[in-house]
Amino acid sequence: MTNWDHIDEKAKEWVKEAGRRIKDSFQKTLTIETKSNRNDLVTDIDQATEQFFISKINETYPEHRIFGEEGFGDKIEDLDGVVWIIDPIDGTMNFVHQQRNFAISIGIYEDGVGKIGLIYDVVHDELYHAFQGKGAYLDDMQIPSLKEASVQDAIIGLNATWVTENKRIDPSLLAPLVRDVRGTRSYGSAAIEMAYVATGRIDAYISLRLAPWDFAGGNILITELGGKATTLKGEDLNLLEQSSVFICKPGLHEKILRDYLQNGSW
Ligand code: 2AM
Ligand code: CA
Repeated sequence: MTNWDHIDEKAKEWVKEAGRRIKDSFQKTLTIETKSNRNDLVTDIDQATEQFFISKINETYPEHRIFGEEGFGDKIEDLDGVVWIIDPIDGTMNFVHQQRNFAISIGIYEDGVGKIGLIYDVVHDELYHAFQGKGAYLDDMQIPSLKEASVQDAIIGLNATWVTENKRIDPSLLAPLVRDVRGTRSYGSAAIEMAYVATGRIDAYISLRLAPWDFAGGNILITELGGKATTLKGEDLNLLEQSSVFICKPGLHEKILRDYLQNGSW
């Protein structure tokens, strides 16, 4: 039988060690490359961090599989068994430009069910973690369950990309929501924005396109707190595909879906 307490302990230990290595790298010159476009960045530290996790996991849990952004893990086409979904640095643009506002994000799933979610804000040394059925924590402090909120009082995490000319949606579709909420914010790391929804600093987070490693950890954290983690159509997130993402407090999720998102072709 899978010893989840042991996995939880090891995952936390490795995330902290990886964070220390990333902080040490601030002294060195980064090697920066681009991936799908000139703003899609990857550094040698993203790659080294993913490889660090892979060697630790392979050594300790050879039967587990790994789905990592940088592609050093396994070729994952299903979620059978234990699968670690890893983004070694979520918010690489922030990492490169600001040396802050980035996170290590990990979701550990068993047969597709989220068991352990970890989001480590490296520079603030804040670890958001959830264990299915045992609550969610910021370091040692338990995070209270998410409560309902009204649209008028809500702050929403949303990148300005989605309300200006872009190739995914008509930029006018989200404008009514932006107009009606109290405010919008953009932190540049999906994992950090999901951790901020978890802790009530923002009430919702919307993105038109994220990959599984961007939301695998946050999905577990938000679900454990009674929040909603879906696509913009309100469907469950698929951990094997890119999709739109709508992370939200309960109640507010239904209201926004009904009043603002129903007519979009996301
Ligand atoms: P990353 O830094 O790991 O690439 C930025 O608004 C957020 O979107 C970050 O979480 C970033 O993750 C993610 N992101 C950036 N480019 C992306 C892409 N091409 N596909 C999916 N997610 C992306
Ligand atoms: Ca990344």
